[in-house]
Amino acid sequence: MKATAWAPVNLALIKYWGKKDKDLNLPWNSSISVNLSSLYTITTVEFSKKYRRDTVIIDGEKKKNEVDRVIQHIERIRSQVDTEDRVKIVTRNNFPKGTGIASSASGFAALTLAATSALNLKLSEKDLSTLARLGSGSACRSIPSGFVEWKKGDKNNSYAKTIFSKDHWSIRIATIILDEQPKEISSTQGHLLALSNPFFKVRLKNINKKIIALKQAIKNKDFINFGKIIEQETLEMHAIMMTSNPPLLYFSGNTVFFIKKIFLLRKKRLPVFFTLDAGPNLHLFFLSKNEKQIKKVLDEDKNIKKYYISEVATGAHLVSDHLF
Ligand code: 2P0
Repeated sequence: MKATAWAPVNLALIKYWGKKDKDLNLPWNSSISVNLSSLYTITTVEFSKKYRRDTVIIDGEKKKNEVDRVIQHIERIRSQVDTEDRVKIVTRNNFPKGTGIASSASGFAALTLAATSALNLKLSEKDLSTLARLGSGSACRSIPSGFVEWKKGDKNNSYAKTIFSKDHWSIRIATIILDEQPKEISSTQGHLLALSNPFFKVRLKNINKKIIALKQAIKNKDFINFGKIIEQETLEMHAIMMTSNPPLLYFSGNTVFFIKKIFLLRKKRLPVFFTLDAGPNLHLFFLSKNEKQIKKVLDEDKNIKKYYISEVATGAHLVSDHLF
């Protein structure tokens, strides 16, 4: 049977950085994210006797590293049913890879839903999230809808669920592409450097308080506190990255330049805040009523190659248009 799934990129507000168990993708801390409506992956999966071997095509290419990771995940799923059928997988991202926009999150969420549906496994959202996590940690957060929390949990209990619906708050997110080079050190490798950093222990000590404060800000739709918390959080994660051994410096010159511009915009009373993941590109948060002003700023900036404006999106779901 054939199935196709859509899954959003999710953007961490409280970051997943550092793994307690690298095989199971168990995090040291819980994390919070929002799903982005304008950045997503679509994946079609078909298991059939007509295929003589497993085939994986990602954005029109068969890249060995990525294909191996996908097939490893398929084996995890295929082992749950009694089948010898080979698989064909075609997957498409609507955004450039290697920009720190987490294609592994939307990718493994879409793959998990499409593959389990193609095999007629009827999994709960919790089980889908748990399974997606084994493919890529952050993928567990692209399964549920809206504002999502991944509770760190333990071996048998680490998955994500919705904490506020997608319609709870009409904030907007602009993902701006400043640089498109693939990163030299993947986040999977970067995670492993965190624990040896003495600042990481300080982070873990304080993070639960920050999680509680962020949830409160989202609940109360307190945009200024929300913005302050997410900026402090992203700078804290990057401080840990930069002081790891070897150091991870994901910022580019353009990143710093644009962060200063955001500070200036706020001085001019335009409420906008940023977060970054493991890459040089920024995600800006603003309220829907300020969208026009933000677009003007982005349209006039010569360093921006491209930008995407998202609303808070639903989670992974099946769609009827197959890719093959
Ligand atoms: C996050 N990142 O919370 C953080 C912020 C990057 C910076 O999760 O090895 O691709 O597949 O479990 O999920 C990137 O890590 O790593 C990530 P794996 P993943 O979104």
